[in-house]
Amino acid sequence: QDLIAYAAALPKAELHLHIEGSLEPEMLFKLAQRNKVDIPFKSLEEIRAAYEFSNLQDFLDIYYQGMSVLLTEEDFFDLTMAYLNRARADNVRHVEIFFDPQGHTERGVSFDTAISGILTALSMAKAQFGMTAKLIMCFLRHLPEEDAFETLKQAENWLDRIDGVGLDSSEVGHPPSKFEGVFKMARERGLKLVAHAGEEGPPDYVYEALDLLTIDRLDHGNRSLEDDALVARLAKEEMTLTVCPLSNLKLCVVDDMREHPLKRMLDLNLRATVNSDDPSYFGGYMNDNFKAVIEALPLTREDVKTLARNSFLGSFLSEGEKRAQL
Ligand code: ES4
Ligand code: ZN
Repeated sequence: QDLIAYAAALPKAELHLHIEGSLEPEMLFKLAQRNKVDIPFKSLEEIRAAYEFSNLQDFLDIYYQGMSVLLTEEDFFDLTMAYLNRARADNVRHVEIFFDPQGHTERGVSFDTAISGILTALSMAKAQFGMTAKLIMCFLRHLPEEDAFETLKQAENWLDRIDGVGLDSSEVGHPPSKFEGVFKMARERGLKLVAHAGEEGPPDYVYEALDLLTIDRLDHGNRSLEDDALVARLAKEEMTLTVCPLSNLKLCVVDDMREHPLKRMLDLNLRATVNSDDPSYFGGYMNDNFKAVIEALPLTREDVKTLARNSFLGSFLSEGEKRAQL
């Protein structure tokens, strides 16, 4: 109880957050009405009932459907502002936000519309409450690499306001190797590189993300623990893992929170962090994720402190900015 309050009060950074996954049912309804978009739900209860998933793909189907209400720059602004205010309430001081441009361009919503709304909210949060932010655009791995190249091209005019690229969506069958070329181009543009790997996919996918994509940070990484040599390497390279406990439970990556690998990761000296992934769909924001792992795992006060500290160490803030936060 005491430890939960301690975790809640600590300053933290969020490093794994899909902004489209912060679309709360209330906002979904509001935007559906505002934009006159038909959604297959009549009530908040019906929406919540649909949020039962047995794997990643189950979730992704609902997640892409939810996005259909995001049409205008104002929609992306409202969505992002709501998340930033909510994160602030959990003492999140710095955020590194993912967005999925292809989830919008494939519906006829332009790259510029989406990113403009998001960036306006990020500037406003900086001005209003001093929250700092980085923006990471993700490539949808179930689509061809050619489409990712096209997305990078659409980002060309915005590269001074985009900090990195990531890789998300359906993992199994879409290994990191499929995106080696576009990650190389992103690296040449000076962008940071991250990728989802080892969420549902095997340790081999984590090796590919390290060796072929040359990632700066690993999203999820849970299944790395199946390979001792990989664990040793991740520890030695001080690779940050953006772990998402409630997401892992909701998507059945773990059957029970008491079996969550977070404590083992820390004991193996991995630089693990706690994040909310898609908070509207998975049942909670930053502090809800801390509460869930503190209740289920034998985490110590030192562990909790390490997790918060890791969130800044693993961020893409400058060394000076990190020092100011630690
Ligand atoms: C995602 Cl949890 C997760 N995994 C892969 N892709 C995603 N997109 C949004 N959330
Ligand atoms: Zn994710």
